[in-house]
Amino acid sequence: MRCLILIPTYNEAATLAGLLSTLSALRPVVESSALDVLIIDDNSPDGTADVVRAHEGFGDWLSVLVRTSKEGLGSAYRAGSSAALAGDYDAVVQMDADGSHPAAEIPAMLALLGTHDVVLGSRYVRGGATVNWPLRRRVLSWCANAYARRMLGLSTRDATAGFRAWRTEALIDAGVLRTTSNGYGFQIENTWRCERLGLRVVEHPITFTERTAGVSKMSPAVAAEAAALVLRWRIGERAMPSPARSKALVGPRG
Ligand SMILES: Nc1nc2c(ncn2[C@@H]2O[C@H](COP(=O)(O)OP(=O)(O)O)[C@@H](O)[C@H]2O)c(=O)[nH]1
Ligand SMILES: [Mg+2]
Repeated sequence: MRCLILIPTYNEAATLAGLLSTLSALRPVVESSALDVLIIDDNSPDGTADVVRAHEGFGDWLSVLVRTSKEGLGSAYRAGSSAALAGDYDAVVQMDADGSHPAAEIPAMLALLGTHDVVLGSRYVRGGATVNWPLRRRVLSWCANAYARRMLGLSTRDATAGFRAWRTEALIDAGVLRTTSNGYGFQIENTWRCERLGLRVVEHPITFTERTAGVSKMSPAVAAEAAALVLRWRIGERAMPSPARSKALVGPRG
């Protein structure tokens, strides 16, 4: 299996080198014919892209796609997903750059792709946890999950999970390149699409550890975008008879 790890970055120079070392050490132990890493950087003023270019893996298993300006997490993942499709990878992993997502779980998540289309690194199933997350972030996450699950009738416990492994065909089937969220609503949008389209989704427990360097890009504007989109998707679904819903999500093929 050829796997590409997609990591969106904006001002992550303080955290990225540590994650790249961890991934470099993981590569030989993963049963995969390729475990490559693509950083999608939005022209970070702190020189994040230079950290990538200075890494010994650069030009081999590590590459960087530098965009002209900050366009959001969802937009970065769409660009990375296009690169994965063009590069003929069998699987894609999505993860944050700040060390919050335990890279050590990647082999187990890739193994689960043998029987599933999408594996969510989940904080909210038995065995999952969050560490050092401030109360306000725990409350925000709890509210975002409760709201998305209720509004869209989702059964996924961690609908906003940012650590995911996908079979590449599932990225196409779920219409990830057709998603419209630019910010963190991207994760909810994909959970919703996967459930509606009947993809085989499994939640794998992970421990999410709050970053120890750099700053979060979560903002009230990002949260508001996600909340408004969830409302729009719900209204759109209510206006549509259920057989038409999945067709509308996927759109015309090719
Ligand atoms: N390319 C890109 N990456 C982003 C953008 N916003 C956030 N990220 C990255 O998305 C990941 C998650 O962001 P983070 O600030 O850690 O969010 P939090 O974990 O919810 O506090 C990190 O790797 C960020 O650098 C963006 O606009 N563009
Ligand atoms: Mg983070």
